[in-house]
Amino acid sequence: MKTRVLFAILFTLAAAPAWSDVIIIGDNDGYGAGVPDNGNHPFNAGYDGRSDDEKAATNGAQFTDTYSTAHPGFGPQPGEVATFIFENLGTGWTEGSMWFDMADFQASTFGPLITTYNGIEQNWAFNDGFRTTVVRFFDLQQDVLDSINALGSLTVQITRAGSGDFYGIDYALLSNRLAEDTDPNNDPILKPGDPVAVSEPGTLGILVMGLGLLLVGWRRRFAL
Ligand SMILES: [Ca+2]
Ligand SMILES: [Ca+2]
Ligand SMILES: [Ca+2]
Repeated sequence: MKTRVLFAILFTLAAAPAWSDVIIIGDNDGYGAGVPDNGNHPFNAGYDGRSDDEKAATNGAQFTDTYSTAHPGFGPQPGEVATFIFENLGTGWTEGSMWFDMADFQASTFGPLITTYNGIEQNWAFNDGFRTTVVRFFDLQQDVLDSINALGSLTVQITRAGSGDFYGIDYALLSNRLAEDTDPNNDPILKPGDPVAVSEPGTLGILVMGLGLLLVGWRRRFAL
């Protein structure tokens, strides 16, 4: 094999888009009712479509598949705050995205929910309308990435205090790639708490190139 052909292959490998790893809290089961993405849910007050595992969860899965997700006295959740916790994230985050399958957001009618990522406020004033479900994704901004690298975790807090809106969440998903490079239905799914491999494409490329240079040196030395 000619050296330049070898290098061409190595450069191609180094430039290849990396896969995304995703962590999903809750499950992509259509609110426990099989509601298709971007459709309408049939929920009534007090609806609870959670599995036993979801009911017992402490990472935020307990806030999924209910109507409303957090509404004291009118749903299975006693409080007004839903919290999703992604842990063991490491410190090498240079990009990432969050995805939510959300239902029934009516900010202008009932007041917006206040949502933060590691305490950093996000704009969640959505007006999707009664019964409407929407899968939304957000590329993580630099301040959020910095906070993940500082903490090794991402805590999403959705506060209903000050809002009268009923809403639902089917799942919350964190990807270590931009939204355009993430496929929530096909990418490898890690269990919540599993460490995320945040080997950036650059690091992977350097590794591949290093191996290539070693190989070239070895071939020259032994004149293969
Ligand atoms: Ca479920
Ligand atoms: Ca609503
Ligand atoms: Ca679900």
